[in-house]
Amino acid sequence: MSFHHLWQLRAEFARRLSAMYGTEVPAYNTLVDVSTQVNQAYLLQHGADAERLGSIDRVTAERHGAIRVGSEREMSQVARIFAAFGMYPVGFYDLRDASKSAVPVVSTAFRPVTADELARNPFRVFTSMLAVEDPRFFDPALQSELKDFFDRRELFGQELLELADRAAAGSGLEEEEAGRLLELATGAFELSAEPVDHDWYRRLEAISAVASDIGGVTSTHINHLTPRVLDIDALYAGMEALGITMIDEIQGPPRWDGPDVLLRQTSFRALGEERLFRYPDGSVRKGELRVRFGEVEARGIALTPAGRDLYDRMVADVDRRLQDGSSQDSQGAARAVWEENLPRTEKELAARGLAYFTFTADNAAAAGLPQGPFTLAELIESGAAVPEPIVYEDFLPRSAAGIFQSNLTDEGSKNESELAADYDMARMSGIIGRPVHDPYELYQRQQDGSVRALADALGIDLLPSPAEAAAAATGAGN
Ligand code: OOG
Ligand code: NI
Repeated sequence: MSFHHLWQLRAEFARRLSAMYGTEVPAYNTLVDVSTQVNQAYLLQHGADAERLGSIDRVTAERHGAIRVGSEREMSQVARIFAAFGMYPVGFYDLRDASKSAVPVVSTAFRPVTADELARNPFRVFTSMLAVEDPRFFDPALQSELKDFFDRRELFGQELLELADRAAAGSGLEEEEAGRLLELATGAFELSAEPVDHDWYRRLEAISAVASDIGGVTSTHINHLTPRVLDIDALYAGMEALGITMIDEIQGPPRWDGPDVLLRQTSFRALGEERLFRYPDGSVRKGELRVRFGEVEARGIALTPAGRDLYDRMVADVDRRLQDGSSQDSQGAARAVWEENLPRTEKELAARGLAYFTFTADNAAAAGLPQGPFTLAELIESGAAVPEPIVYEDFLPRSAAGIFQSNLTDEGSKNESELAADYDMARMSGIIGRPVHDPYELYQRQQDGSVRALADALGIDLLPSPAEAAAAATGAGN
């Protein structure tokens, strides 16, 4: 008998979901094949540099999934399942006002939270919960119907939940239980053959296709599973060359010749899938649903709050240029804005505190330093601290909303005369029963650990950065 650690369970869970999703949505296999080819070509061309944002083994196995649940109870249950795979909630995404279409969900991402665990297998799942209480989407009568519906359905059985709790408590499971956990957990996200209640589904769909996908059926399923590529422009061209139509654009930052930051994503539109529908007269007939699609992503360096502020301002600037007619080409406009604002080197990103890095020491450069203490920025500029990028492990609300929206044929409806219901990170933590991590804190912790180790290795005293000094001063003033 062999013991399976959480990371081994996680890697196997990702593999099994991938195999299952490939049988359900065969175009996904094409996407994975093209991604693998693109990654191999990139590796050949760039050598060791290709692996600066993750080893090729990590990147080849890397996936994110997207699932959607209906109620707080379902959200808390799915969190127990992910904990069995060493995946914990990180970040809060409110997509309700992030696009023109009605997307009535709030979300978090379950993922490993330490550098070691991420390196072993970074599987993450973007998990959305229907915002049933938001009266802009659902009137009181429908709210209570939805709540009843979610109370009655069972997405995750007792055996699965108990095994998951046991894995989490014991940091893994023995062979036999591990196999059973994996079988049940994978099965819970399989597309069900159960006929769909036609009228109920269409009633929810009139409000939002996301609402019907979540609340119109009696089970949940993988909405998409996303491989990671090292060159998303090459992937996009490769897919189009195979005759698979991609959405118009790659979402997120443009291609440019400076450092890649955050996340670039693109997708092909949902394909028609045959499903059975049950009609009010009791008859069951074939029909089609279009909800599942293929997405692919390229990951860049994680930005600090200051870097993210700059990013958001750049995005707003690109929007302005497109709106006021000074540019018609969004990629071109974005590239111009990037070139005007974003540092062209990792070293400058690091020295200006715009992105997260770990650091290695250059002893020769350090030997030439005058008497300290130094700020981190000084160590970087002198060459004594050599930055290695920390990859962005999270999501972007605007791209997420764009991905949802690109697959909706209808805008749905939203009653703007009602006030939004309150959903936030604290409430999500309460629902899940453990604190939702702040992604910035995770990146900062990793960077700080590395900076401390570097200062120790060089025997140098570090001064606080201007941001730390300011934070300390405000803290003291309070
Ligand atoms: C999730 C959409 C968000 C991403 O990659 O930004 C997402 C969904 O469609 O359920 O997966
Ligand atoms: Ni996605």
